[in-house]
Amino acid sequence: SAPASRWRPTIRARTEINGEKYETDSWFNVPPNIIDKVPRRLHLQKDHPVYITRQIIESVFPPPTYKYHNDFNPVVTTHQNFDSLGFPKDHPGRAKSDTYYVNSNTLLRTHTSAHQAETFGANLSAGYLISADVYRRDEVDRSHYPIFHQMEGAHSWDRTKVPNGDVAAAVWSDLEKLPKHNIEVQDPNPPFHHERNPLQERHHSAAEAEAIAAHLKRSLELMVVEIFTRAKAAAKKADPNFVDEPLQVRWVEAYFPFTSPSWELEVYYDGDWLECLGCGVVKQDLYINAGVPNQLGWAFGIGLDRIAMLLFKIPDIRLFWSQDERFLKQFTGVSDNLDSLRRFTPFSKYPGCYKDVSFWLGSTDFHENDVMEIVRSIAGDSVEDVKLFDHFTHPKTGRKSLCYRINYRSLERTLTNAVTNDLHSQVTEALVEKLGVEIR
Ligand code: FA5
Ligand code: MG
Repeated sequence: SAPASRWRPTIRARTEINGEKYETDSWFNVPPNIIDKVPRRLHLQKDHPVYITRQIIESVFPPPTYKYHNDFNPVVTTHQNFDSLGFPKDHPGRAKSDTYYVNSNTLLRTHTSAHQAETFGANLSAGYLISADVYRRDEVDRSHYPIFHQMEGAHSWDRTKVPNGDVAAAVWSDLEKLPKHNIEVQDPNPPFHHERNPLQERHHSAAEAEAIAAHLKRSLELMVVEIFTRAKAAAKKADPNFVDEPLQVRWVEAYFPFTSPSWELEVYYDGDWLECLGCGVVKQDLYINAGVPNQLGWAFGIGLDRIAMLLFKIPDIRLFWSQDERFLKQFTGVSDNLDSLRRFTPFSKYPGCYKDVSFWLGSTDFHENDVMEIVRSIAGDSVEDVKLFDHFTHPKTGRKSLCYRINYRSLERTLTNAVTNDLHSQVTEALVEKLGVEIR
């Protein structure tokens, strides 16, 4: 028999993301199909709808007031993504079931806010825009994908640099210089819950917070006007009968651990109120911890993919990842001439095929996102959606069973019966092996 070695090398597991090596541990939960897509960076791919959407928003926040950062590494620390922003230790967003971890203190950012602290600290400009790919373990359907793109924006004023130290006056004067718009704003000042969203009275006056909120709201309303004017122009080119309803927006109170007060902006478009972004007055702790305690201001975060879907009328979020020329060719030249923006013309929809899987839960913790991820890691972009279809608790044993319906459909080809059956049996086996469930 082989002699027992006295010297044992410590074997550390590693992974490589974007050409960088990282040590992994028991927290590692990033599947290969996600790691493979990290280098894609759709927000930097010229003529891609996500890139074009970024350009349209950037046009509303011009340099030199706003500096653009489009190149931050998606691998960040738990400190950057959560602690620096004041997320409590037990916040559900930190769970492994919701977030992709490289190791216990390194993860794929779940939002662009992960870069707020460092960008405030670098203090390169009054305002900034950060565009980036973000990662969340989430459900599977036509509007959710585990990788999407966000844009973060902020604008700060420095007490020691404004005339007479009067921030409120400086902000109102900057607001005067912004263009006006004539859209209908419902609830411009929704009442807010004073415990969830207190005014930061220890750090600034109510008048200062009011001025900052007014500047924030006008800036974001102007952004919405720019986006939706372009969306309507594209809609009219495609359909001369498109009913051009006047644009309506409304402000809704929201909660984020790093802003107070906080809001969401909703837009009424094509028959629905649509949540576009979250925003608020930056919590002073962020500025203090970033070493710029004399600054104060606002921040927002918007999802680029959903805006792109609406601008181009793209019916399925998976299409953004397509490398099919029938998709990409339709946007050629738009980056250089935004007025040439047209709606997407869908190519024929291939037949889908749904299959159900029913199982009894095992003894370990069950998270639906794990089902979603097993399906994604096996069937990739050949699955359109996964829905909980039925559930049942045995009256005597109390055992619980779930039934999921998986809708297999490729955007690029017809899936044969043999291919679908093979995918489905791999999914079934993986559910048993990875989640310890028992197939019914
Ligand atoms: C955030 O991510 C905050 N960081 C936003 C923020 C920034 C607030 C700065 C205050 C100050 P939220 O999780 O709600 O918030 O996401 C922000 C936007 O991203 C949403 O309004 C939506 O447009 C988009 N978004 C969120 N989840 C998804 C998803 N699964 N797929 C596509 N877009 C999404
Ligand atoms: Mg939200």
